[in-house]
Amino acid sequence: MAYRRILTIQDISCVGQCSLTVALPILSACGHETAILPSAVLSTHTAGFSGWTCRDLTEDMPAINAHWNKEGLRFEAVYTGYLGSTRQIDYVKAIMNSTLTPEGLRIVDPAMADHGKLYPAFDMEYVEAMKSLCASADYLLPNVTEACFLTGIEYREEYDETYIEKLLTALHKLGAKNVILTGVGFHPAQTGVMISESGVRSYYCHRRLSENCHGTGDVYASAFVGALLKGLDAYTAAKIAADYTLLCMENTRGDKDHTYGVKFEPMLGTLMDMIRIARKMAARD
Ligand code: PXL
Repeated sequence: MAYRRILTIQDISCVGQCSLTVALPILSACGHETAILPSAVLSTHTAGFSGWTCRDLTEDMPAINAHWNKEGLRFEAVYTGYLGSTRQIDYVKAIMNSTLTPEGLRIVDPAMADHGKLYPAFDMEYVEAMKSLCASADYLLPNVTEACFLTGIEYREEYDETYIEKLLTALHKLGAKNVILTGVGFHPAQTGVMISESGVRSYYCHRRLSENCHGTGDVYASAFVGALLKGLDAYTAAKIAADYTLLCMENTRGDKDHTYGVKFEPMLGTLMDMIRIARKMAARD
């Protein structure tokens, strides 16, 4: 019944509805066993808060990996998000190499930038290191800003299909097998996801809400991973994740006290329903 053991490596932002506080509940609700490796512990996320604390957990990673190897622990997927340091990326690659099952998936969300800018904690050295992790990805989930940093292509707010095609080609050239490029919109009222599976493109387009919400990239990536590992194809998983993220944003808009993240929890039942229905339909094909 598609019960997978997934390892997700990203930070714990104690408050802020992002990273592990989003990935763990979403993957668990999807019905997967979820192991976690915190890359860092922050008091809050770094977008929209100031004065946050951060404890980088890079130093703990080799010993954790050694213990898992001693115990013979294996994962059917490793899904990475916001990482704690440049040096940590080498450890993450080693963990993937030693803990993934032979068919195990490397799923990389290069969570490091948005709206044309790197997040405050990162620099170009981090981008270079992240490129090497993305090169090994079975599924890479960048937004347009991250795709630009990874490929060296100039960031644009407005673009056409040729520009998106250029980004996808460059991401495959980097080494990523399948790319799920998020936040791709060709008209002001719309946004969507471009899915490139071993070079074959498909596009899912939906309404764009005017608000910019924090943490939606993490909600999206977690829902995508949850749905994909339920055995759905990448397009269906990408579509479900987009519909779910939009629902979470709609559920949050207008709440002035809730600007740091989205209220994704009340929508988990709908995510489960969407996955269940899609699985039933796929079984009929
Ligand atoms: O949602 C991405 C994210 C994750 N973790 C931390 C962040 C951010 C975005 O700013 O600051 C700590």
